[in-house]
Amino acid sequence: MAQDAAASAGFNGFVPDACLINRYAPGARLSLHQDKDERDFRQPIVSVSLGVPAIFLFGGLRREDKPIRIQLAHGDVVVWGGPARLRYHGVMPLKQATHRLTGEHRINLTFRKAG
Ligand SMILES: O=C(O)CCC(=O)C(=O)O
Ligand SMILES: [Mn+2]
Repeated sequence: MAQDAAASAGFNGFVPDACLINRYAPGARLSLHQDKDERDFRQPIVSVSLGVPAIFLFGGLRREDKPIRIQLAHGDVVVWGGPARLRYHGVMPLKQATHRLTGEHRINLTFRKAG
């Protein structure tokens, strides 16, 4: 699925070898950061959101660039790569809500080519 999503966004040949799983409880947030632990920044990041919706912040290449806000709901997939690969991003504090599959939580999977 991650490979198909990457290909749909123009990144053919993406073969992830890692999946980072974040679980957000109500109030949990993720501050603006760049994903820099991977070796090859030519490979995109594929993010899958599950459960309670959240507001994703997608900034620029500098921390001080004002981020846009994108609402991510259950099943949404975001791919960023190419010139956007090192854009700062984060997640606003999770609102109190309930999802039938995850309860009060949001789960995010990011598929990556780490090695
Ligand atoms: O939870 C999200 O939507 C983003 C997660 C993220 O940026 C990360 O794990 O590096
Ligand atoms: Mn990240």
